[in-house]
Amino acid sequence: MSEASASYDPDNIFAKILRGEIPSTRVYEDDATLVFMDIMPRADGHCLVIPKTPCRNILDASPAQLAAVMETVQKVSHAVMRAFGATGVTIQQFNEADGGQEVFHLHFHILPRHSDVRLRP
Ligand code: DGP
Repeated sequence: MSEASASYDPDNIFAKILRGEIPSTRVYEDDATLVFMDIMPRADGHCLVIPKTPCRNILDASPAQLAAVMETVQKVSHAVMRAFGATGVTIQQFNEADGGQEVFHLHFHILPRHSDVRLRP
């Protein structure tokens, strides 16, 4: 873990989703990553990609975690764009409270986009 990030809380909401302690709509899974729908979608098809191993955010991520998560981001972006007829995709990622992070388990937002359709707040 880098000095820039605080410690990992194993009771964060995404850790509970990983352990199946709270429900989620899972859309993709492999050995290293899980993808599920965002509970407050800002676009149709808005989903989240997380590593299965503990990681607070990008400041805390290992090269292997980053590689696995980014491979899944690319794979699922293609699938979600096809599924929702999107013509673009926005990838968002936040780090620490001052960087806009609310859930402290590394995650990437996949937001399918269409021309002239704004992201919902
Ligand atoms: P942020 O850390 O700023 O990227 O925001 C966290 C995102 O996680 C936000 O888009 C809403 C989503 N989220 C928060 N709690 C839950 C939950 O319990 N289930 C699901 N599926 N998504 C959640």
